[in-house]
Order: sequence, then structure tokens, then C-alpha cells
Amino acid sequence: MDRILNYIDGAFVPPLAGQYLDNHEPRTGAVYGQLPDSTAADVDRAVAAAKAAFPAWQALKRQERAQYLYKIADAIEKKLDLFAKAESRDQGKPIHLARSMDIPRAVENFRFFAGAILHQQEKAFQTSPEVLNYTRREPMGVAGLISPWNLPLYLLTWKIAPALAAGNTAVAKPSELTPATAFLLAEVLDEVGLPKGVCNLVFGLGEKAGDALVAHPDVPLISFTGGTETAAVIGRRAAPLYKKISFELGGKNPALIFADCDLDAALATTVRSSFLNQGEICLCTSRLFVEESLLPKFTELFVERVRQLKVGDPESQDSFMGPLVSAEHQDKVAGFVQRARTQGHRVLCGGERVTPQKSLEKGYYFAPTVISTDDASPEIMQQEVFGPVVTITPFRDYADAVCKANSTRYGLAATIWTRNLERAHHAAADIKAGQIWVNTWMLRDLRVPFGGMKDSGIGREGGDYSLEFYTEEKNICLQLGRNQL
Ligand code: TXE
Repeated sequence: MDRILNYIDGAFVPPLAGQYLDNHEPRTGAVYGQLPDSTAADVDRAVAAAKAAFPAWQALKRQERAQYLYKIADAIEKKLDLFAKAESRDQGKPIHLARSMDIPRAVENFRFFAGAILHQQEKAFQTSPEVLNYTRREPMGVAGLISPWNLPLYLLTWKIAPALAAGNTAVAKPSELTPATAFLLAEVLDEVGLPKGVCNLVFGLGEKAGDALVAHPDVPLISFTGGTETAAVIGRRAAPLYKKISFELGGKNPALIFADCDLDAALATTVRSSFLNQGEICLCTSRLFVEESLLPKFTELFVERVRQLKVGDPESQDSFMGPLVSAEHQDKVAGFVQRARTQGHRVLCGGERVTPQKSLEKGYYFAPTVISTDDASPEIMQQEVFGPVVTITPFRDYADAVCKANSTRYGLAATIWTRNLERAHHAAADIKAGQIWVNTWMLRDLRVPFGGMKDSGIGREGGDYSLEFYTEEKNICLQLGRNQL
């Protein structure tokens, strides 16, 4: 059985207490590996290593740090298949999706921030001919990075790359559900000769290893991606310690589908935005609001396409969806659907666990599910399911559409389908969400601000926004007289 080790101070080391957690394969439900059940003592070791490595790392020229990030990107790219297989086996997504989305994006994260750091600018303010103000951006020290299980390498590297580029060192705590690609990344960091202690990976439970990282006095900033409820726990822990925090949290993303839309494009993209990665992407669509006049036709065509989605072996090229990440998550999703049924909402397709084939009967598979509701209030419309479940609800007019879209505690993303530019422009302004797509989905420019409004997050990451988060800016004021010209 594969046994993962922590990567601390440039060495692969077992957890000090010698305890391990089982790692399950969603495809079959079998235990296929183990990861450290790290404690605060392991986190202390990792933070001490990162702290010791910080002075030399921050003193490097930006080009020198950038060169390390380019080497890491190249090394991951060379092992793309290995990473894709590990990601799929750990998280459940089809291998072809890991190969086409997750791993290439992780490579891009390193390359993007290697370049971004070379273009980062500071400011100057000339108060008078004798008074000059200029700012300096300084890395903050040991960055605490906590990442989730849905896009394991993609979201972990979205934190590691800017943190290191900006001159910080890091202690990362990946999700205990998906440690495999983080471990492969540690092997890459070792291979490329990243100076020891610059990036450390500690595996284990959130409430143990994660909490120790959040509470550590030598970790001045925490970047967290995960559940909104977990963020509340982390926030309570970090606030009295005056830590800088970035929260990328859950969403309940609406798609507004107006009758004048390009119907084929709206159907094709919305099926993908609803069920890609088994619906386990924070940016996935989960609430479809359709203009009344279009509702019957849209619903019929949408359900027809959803029924054609293949839920199957993640190792198979023609599977669109693999299993959910864990038995607990499968139960959580099934519970949401069951309660929607008992509240009288119609399940138009899916709604149950599935077994693609006998050999996979113990895997965590769930059918893509469409539920019809008449209003925006029920639990299924308010709570993040984070699985292959979407609702379809009519709206009367523009005002009703925007009101329904804004009717949850979340504000992460939204998509608008219309050919009317005025309507798109105003709806994008009226909808409370950090990321709005018009007639498309998941089109990403890594320079733009990424993050949620309301309970979907705090802060923005991406491009210079990330580099700002991972640095502190000071102002220096010089009085320059003319006495010694
Ligand atoms: O996240 P958790 P999970 C949402 C989605 C999902 C829910 C829970 O609704 O169902 O979050 O998912 C660590 N102190 N999203 O269980 O529990 C934990 O070990 C410090 C949306 O993955 O929040 C893991 O590494 N760390 C999100 C990470 O936090 C703690 C993507 C996330 O775990 C901790 C994923 C603690 N007290 C889930 N408790 C998105 N926006 O992409 C847990 N952790």
C-alpha cells in the first residue's frame, strides 16, 4: 500500500506520532494508500523549516525565484500522465479531465506567477520637489496554505505559486481526502532542487494539522479554499492572532437563461457547467433560472442531454462523470435530493446512487440530477450541494430573474444567457457575484480578480491580486533638500 510522507525541510519524513490515515479510492471504495495523520508537532517542524529558509529565499532576485517556478512547471508537465492518474484515483474525476484541465492548469499556475512577479510594480508619489514617497512590497514570511479536495493540485498550486513568487516560504496542508498529487508535487520540488524549507507539505486532518497551522504564531497569513462553515471556524481562530486571511469558499451559482438566448449554446454549456467534475467545482452552476416562455422547451432538451451523460469508470475515456469524492459526500448529496423529494419538488432525472458496473459497485457514484422547483426558497435552492444536482426554476421578467439569482447567502459566480447586450450588461451589474460569465462559462484569464461576494469568500486572488495578498506594502517618505547638490 502506498504510504505518503510529509515533506519538511527538503526531506520526506514520517509523522512524529507515527499515526496514519487510510486513503480511499472513490472508484471502488477500497483503501489504496495511507497519509500522515500529522499533529501540531509536525506543523511546528514544518513552520520552523520555512522560517529558517525565508531570509535567503526572499533575498533572491525575482528572476531567480521565477526560474525555480518555471522548472517546477516543466517538471510537472513532463509527468502529466502520472499526475493525472494520481488525481483521478484520489478524487474520482475521469482521468481525461485531470489530463485536460487540472494538471495543465497547475503547470500554468507556476508559469503564470513566474512571469507575474517580474512585472509587479511598486508606486511613487512626488509630494514636492524635495519630498518623495515610494512604496515597497515585502513578503510576509511563512504562508499557511490550506486546500480542498475537489481540484487538489489546481487549487494547491494556485496558492503555492504566488506565495513563493512573492518571496514567502510556505507550509501547505492539502485535503486529507486527496493527498496524492500534493505528494507528487513534493517529489518535483525535491527534483528541481528548490532550497530546503522553502515549501513544506504536511498531510493530515483539518481540525488537527490544519488548525495547528492556522494558530501557529509564526504564520502571519492564511490562504484557505474550502467550505463556508469551515472558514467560520478558521476565522474565529485567526482573528485574535491578527492574521491576513484569504477565503475562497462555496457557491450556489445561478444561470439566468433568457428566451432570446442562443439555445444550443446555452444547453451545451450549461450541461457542462452543471456536471463537470461531478458538479464538485465551486464555480459549477447549481440553479438554472429560465424565462417562463422558454421553460418547457429548455427543460425538455436539457433533461434529454443530461440523461445522455455517462457516469462510469473514471479510467474510461468515455465517462463524463466519475464517482463523488467520498462515501460521506455521496450520502450528503443523496440526503439533499431525498429531502427535496419529500418537500414535493419533482426529480426530472437522476436522483439516485448508480453502479456503472459490478466491479465498481462499492464506488461512490451518483446520477446527474435535475430537480424542478417553482420558487427560490427551498433548501435545495439555498444550500451548496457541491455535487451533480441542479434545479430548474422559472422567472417572469428581468427583475424576478435578478431577485431569484441574488436570493442566497452565496455570491461566487453567475452566468447570463441572452443576446441583448443591455440586459447582459445590467444583469452583470445587478447580480451579487464575484465572477460573471455572459454566454460562456469557465473562460479564465489568470490576471483578473477571482473571489466571492457575501458568504462565498474574502479577498481576491489572481494576477497582481494574489501578489498583493502575499505581500505587505509600506510607504517610505524621503525629504531631499538641496543643501548638498
Ligand atoms: O472542505 P473543508 P471539504 C465546499 C463544499 C464542500 C464543503 C466541504 O460545499 O462540500 O466545502 O468540503 C481543511 N482548520 N467546498 O470537506 O472541510 C481540510 O483538511 C484548518 C468549496 O473539502 O472546508 C481541507 O484541507 N483547516 C470549495 C480544507 O480545509 C481545516 C472547494 C477544506 O476542507 C479545518 C471545496 C480547520 N478547522 C469544498 N477543517 C471551493 N470554493 O472550491 C478543515 N480544514
